[in-house]
Amino acid sequence: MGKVIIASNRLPLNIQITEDGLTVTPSVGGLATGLKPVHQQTGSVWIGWTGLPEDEVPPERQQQIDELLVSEQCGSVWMDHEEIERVYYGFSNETLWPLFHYFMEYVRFDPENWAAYKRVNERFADAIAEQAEPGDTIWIHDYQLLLVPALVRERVPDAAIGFFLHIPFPSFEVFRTLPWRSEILEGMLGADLIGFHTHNYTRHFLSSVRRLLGYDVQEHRVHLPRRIAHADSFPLGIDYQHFHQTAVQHAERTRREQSDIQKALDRFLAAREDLRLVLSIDRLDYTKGIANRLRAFERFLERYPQYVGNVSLIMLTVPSRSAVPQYQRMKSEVDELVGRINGEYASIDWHPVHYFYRSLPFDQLVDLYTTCDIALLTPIRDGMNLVAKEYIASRYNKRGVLILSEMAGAANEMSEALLINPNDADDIADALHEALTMPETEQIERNFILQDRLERYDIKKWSQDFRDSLKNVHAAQQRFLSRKLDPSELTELASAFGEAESRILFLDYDGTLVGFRSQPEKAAPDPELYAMLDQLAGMPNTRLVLISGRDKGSFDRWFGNKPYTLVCEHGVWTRPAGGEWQQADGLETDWKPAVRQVLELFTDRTPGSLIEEKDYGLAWHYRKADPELGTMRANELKDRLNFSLSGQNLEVLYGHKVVEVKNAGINKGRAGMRVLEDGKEAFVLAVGDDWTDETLFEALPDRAHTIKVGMQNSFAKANLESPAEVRAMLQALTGSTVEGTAFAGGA
Ligand code: GDG
Repeated sequence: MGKVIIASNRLPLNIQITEDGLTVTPSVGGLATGLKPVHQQTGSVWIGWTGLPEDEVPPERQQQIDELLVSEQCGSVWMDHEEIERVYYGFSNETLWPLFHYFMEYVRFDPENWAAYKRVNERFADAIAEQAEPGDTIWIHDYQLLLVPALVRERVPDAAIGFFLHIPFPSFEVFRTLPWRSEILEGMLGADLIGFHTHNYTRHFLSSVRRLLGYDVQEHRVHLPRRIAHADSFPLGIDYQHFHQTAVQHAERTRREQSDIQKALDRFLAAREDLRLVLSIDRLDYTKGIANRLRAFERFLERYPQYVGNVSLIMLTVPSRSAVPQYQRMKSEVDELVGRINGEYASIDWHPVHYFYRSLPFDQLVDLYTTCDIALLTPIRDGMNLVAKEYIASRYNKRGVLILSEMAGAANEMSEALLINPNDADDIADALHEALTMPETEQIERNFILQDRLERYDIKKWSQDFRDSLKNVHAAQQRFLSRKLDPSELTELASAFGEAESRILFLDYDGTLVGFRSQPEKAAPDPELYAMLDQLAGMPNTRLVLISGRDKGSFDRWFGNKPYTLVCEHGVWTRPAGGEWQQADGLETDWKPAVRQVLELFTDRTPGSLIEEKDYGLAWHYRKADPELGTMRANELKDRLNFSLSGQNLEVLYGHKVVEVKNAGINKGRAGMRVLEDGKEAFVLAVGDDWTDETLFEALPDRAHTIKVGMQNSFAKANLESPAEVRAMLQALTGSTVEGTAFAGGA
């Protein structure tokens, strides 16, 4: 089993340069703790930035640091002062952070910052590739490294790559404003598995992929030209036992063993028996809704004057990104609000707000969690919010109430908390009142359920779950690649073709010989295709059959004078080489007006869709419609047709962005078998991309060579990835070499 390579902007440790040398302290963040067991596995390595500017550390010190990092199973990526400004403060925290949290008014689009971001992402990819060996798992984290998955894929094509985004993924309407939106999506899609905290973020990501890049998305899968990437939600958990057990131990401490903060809190509470404490903890960040919270607390004191003098808010605000201008402005706003509320309401023995602008050691954090009756967390937007989970985990006696913003990812899993809208001060004031009057039995009931859930899906489970899923996705990918026709199989196919006395080739057209076009009438054959088909059809004892769902008009125009057998409308029409069009038996058209009426209704309600009339069929195409609306309408149409066609001798086909109604019993399988007659040809080959081709793959005799174009499962014996590869394969059959064609490019 290979090692795990973790990559994140910061390393899980801090390095201080002192006069005596270097000191290393582990970082206390949730991610560092959670990934510790993975990181400690033999050989595993964590790649990231030390937090030190490259141009302020002399080269010999840098070397010392790098050596020290190796002994800590880490590798460094260095950034100089300007890169820190442009990449960390700039593109990451002045473009991506506000955009992904829906703070459009704070977003800066600076091409130089983007260029630096790309450069540093390349550096990360180089560092990862340098460590990567076959069988390794690469796990990349967060918005500072969005381009790294694809950059690593370029360097190590077969690697198992996972990516996890810790912040929200915004809706398409917001994400589309980013000038570098396509590069960012392609960057993320370099991973086999892309993880988000919630299903909504996953949905937003897939919707942007579909609309901006045009890739086909089915459930959680993105069909890329050469691979399938999966996107799914994995809600990050916490180290539940660590918080819970620390809280239990703290409750058993003697007074002498207590922390200073616990002693002060106890003294404070002893002096005022009726005093209730409300806690909030967050980084000083505009997404956390700190000003909203203060205004709502003020509203609470106005609306419920009985609590004046009895309820205090303890607000721990951890300094963060203080070099970014919006953070400086917000600090002044918060300082002012705290001053105003305290100025208005405080008395000699009571303060409404106790405001701490610093961070505290872990033990004291747990003291705050266990001592405060209520946690009030009001982010305007938050990827997850671990504080909410940590508060509940620390409530060892199951008492206490969590008030949580519905805009935090954590709200999805914590519906037993009191969920509030952070922009609604009245809602928050009422929730505080509800929390203060909630019976203990109800508190216990709610916390019992919450704790049970947090304990089960803790950070270790999360990390295991993500890596197991990545392993499965990657294995499926490898299985597919092993089905792919490789150069040696192509050589065998070409010699079987060459040695056979007679041959027949069934080739689908759209998506097989030519790529899909938004306007099907523009998908006419190019001179290169004609030349190749002519060459194949001109070989001795060789029948070339073009078998398609298209109407016979197009095929007549394009191939009417060619010596190919033509099959149209999935087998309604057949024209032998040099012969006349023949129609399949028992076909009817009297159903068309009623079905056309239904299709017209759907066309009117789905901009971009159109109806194609065939002799014995009607097709509704939605390739040019909005992809989400198109898929939704296709499902509605399916239900509607199933209902209105029941009892008639008709069939509904679902092809690639098309729904088609036609006479029952007509399919490529039957048509193909009619052409094959008694199966005289020694060499039989069928190639197609659509599921309508599956009937042909299934019907043909065992000796047939069958090839599916695309990454889906199939009755076909092998797969190719694209029309370009199909052409290269056909070229090889005509005797040309494989080299220099698209085929040689491989996976
Ligand atoms: C990002 C996303 C997502 C806070 N103050 C102190 C302290 N903390 C610890 C908490 C908690 C962590 O910091 C904060 O995590 P959050 O999840 O609340 O928020 P972000 O920092 O914004 O994190 C967020 C997260 O990534 C994970 O994916 O949930 O949505 O924005 O663990 O305990 N720790 C100590 N002293 C403090 O004063 N020791």
